[in-house]
Amino acid sequence: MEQTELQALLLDVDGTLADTEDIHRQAFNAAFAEAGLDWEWDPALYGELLAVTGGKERIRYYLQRNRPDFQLPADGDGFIAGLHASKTRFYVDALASGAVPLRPGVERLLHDAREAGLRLAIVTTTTPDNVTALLEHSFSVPVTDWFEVIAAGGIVPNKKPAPDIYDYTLQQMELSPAACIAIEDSLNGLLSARAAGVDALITVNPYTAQQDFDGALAVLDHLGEPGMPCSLLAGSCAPDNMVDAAYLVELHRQPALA
Ligand code: XBP
Ligand code: MG
Repeated sequence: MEQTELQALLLDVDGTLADTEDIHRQAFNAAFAEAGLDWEWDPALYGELLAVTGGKERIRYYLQRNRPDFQLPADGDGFIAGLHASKTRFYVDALASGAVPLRPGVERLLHDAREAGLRLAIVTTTTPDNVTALLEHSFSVPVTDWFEVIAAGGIVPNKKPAPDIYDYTLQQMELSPAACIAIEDSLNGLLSARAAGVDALITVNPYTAQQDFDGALAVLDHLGEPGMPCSLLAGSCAPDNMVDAAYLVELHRQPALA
């Protein structure tokens, strides 16, 4: 069968561009405290709650799982939305104060991908304001215009692991899934990409390192920088110290891991 040429790179945000999940966790806790709630999500609990993507969905999941006796007010959706809006404010403020560096190799790879003519998009479940804050405060140059599509949050009915956000992005870019590679950090992200027919490279982080990434093209610890080589954790296609556009083209020709 003829191989479709790689044309686009679809990037997850949380855990992939930057290790943001712990900032999210602290922002949830700050919002709970501000609302006078005694809920406290420690890293171990947060790791379990990450099974559900989306902050509002995660709060609801926590209530069902850990606080079955908590009486939601009559307007339960409004209550959760209010808590989540407060969480978003704390999160955006933390990013604006320069709290979050990019993961190794992210900015380097984006420069290289652009030079190689690859099209770029963001594909995330996180709230759009969070993406804006990361793009504005964590990169050394303005990058917002580099992304043809920034697909984020509740613009689709179902968040990852559903394929909706990838389907939406492909439709906007008028691209076939076979012409793309996703970069993700989590099983939910991998499942979402695969369900839309997009193969994925995984870079793990502390919250996702133990997950099972069958069906990925390769699993790495990070994208690599000069002086900080990346390591292949699963798969047969090893980058030469760093992930660059040439490696992605080569990886795109490989079959996914069984
Ligand atoms: C990220 C998420 C998000 C963030 C919180 O998943 O699950 O819910 O943790 O963001 P992915 P919001 O990296 O797979 O897109 O609170 O703004 O939803
Ligand atoms: Mg992620």
